[in-house]
Amino acid sequence: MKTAIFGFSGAGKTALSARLAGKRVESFDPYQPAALAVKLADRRLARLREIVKPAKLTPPEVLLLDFKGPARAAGIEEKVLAGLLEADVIILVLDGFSAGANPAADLESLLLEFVFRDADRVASIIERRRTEQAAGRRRANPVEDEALKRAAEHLAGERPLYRLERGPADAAFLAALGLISDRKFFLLLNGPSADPALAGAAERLQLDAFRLDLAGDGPPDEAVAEFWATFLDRVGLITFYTAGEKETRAWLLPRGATALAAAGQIHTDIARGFIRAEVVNFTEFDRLGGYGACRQHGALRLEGKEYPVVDGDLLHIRCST
Ligand SMILES: Nc1nc2c(ncn2[C@@H]2O[C@H](COP(=O)(O)OP(=O)(O)O)[C@@H](O)[C@H]2O)c(=O)[nH]1
Ligand SMILES: [Mg+2]
Repeated sequence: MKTAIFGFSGAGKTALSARLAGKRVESFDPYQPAALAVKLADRRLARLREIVKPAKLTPPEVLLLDFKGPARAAGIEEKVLAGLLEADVIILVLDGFSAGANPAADLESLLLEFVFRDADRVASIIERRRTEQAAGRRRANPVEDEALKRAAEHLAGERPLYRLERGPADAAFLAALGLISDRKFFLLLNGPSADPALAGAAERLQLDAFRLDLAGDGPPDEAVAEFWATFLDRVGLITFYTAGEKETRAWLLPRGATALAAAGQIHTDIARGFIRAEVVNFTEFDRLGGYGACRQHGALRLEGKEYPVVDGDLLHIRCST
């Protein structure tokens, strides 16, 4: 999963990325974010190591992309926007530590910039489709035309698109347009204390906010672990495991995704040859103490492709390849 770190220059993006990733990576290309592969601490994986004693242990991983941020007076360059659009989630880092910091105002202006960019894009998409339709090169599509009209009106009210309600018919169409204010956002306040104005703005905008303080020795490991746990939860990611003696590994998966999707994460060949998934949840696996005991007690369930994976499931995919 790709997670972008964005915010105004000097908000502490690079400093926070280093703390969240446990290592420092800098990029000197203004358009190329620094990429930090973050190995997340996972207490269930630590326990699986004791039970399974695998040769290799692979923690869940998140890719953090630390972007160069614009100065407050400057706009966001097109190439930076294009890069941001490649991320699944955008963490907006807000300065809450410097003299005169106003994280709520920074949040409003970042989102407004995104809204303006999207309004321009939607207007030009509408215009292009109208021209094509008038010239007989495109047929009218009431669902798409209506979705674009609603998006334009929503943006004109200076509201980010992620708050636009949509039905199943137009959701896929809108998602495919790649609009920046339609992304998933998560707020990260960089500062020593909570900010009531920011809390108010976050609530109004229906965004989750977290705070970390980099002052002194910086946040303790527990605070960083709590950040990641909250982040995964709010972003809608669960963890599943494959527990083998060669390799025991934790994987991230969107909540509600199927066993087939999980198999596809492991390997496309495993998804292609999918027959059944043997499933046991970590709690049960831990209680019984391993696969041998799970078999003896009939604790392994056989599930099909459509099984919705549950947080903490151990999966063993039986496949025909
Ligand atoms: N006192 C203090 N300084 C910070 C904090 N976060 C970042 N800084 C400093 O602010 C400057 C800009 O931070 P940086 O991470 O490079 O910001 P970026 O432009 O958003 O990547 C650096 O000198 C940091 O050491 C903080 O929480 N407290
Ligand atoms: Mg930076």
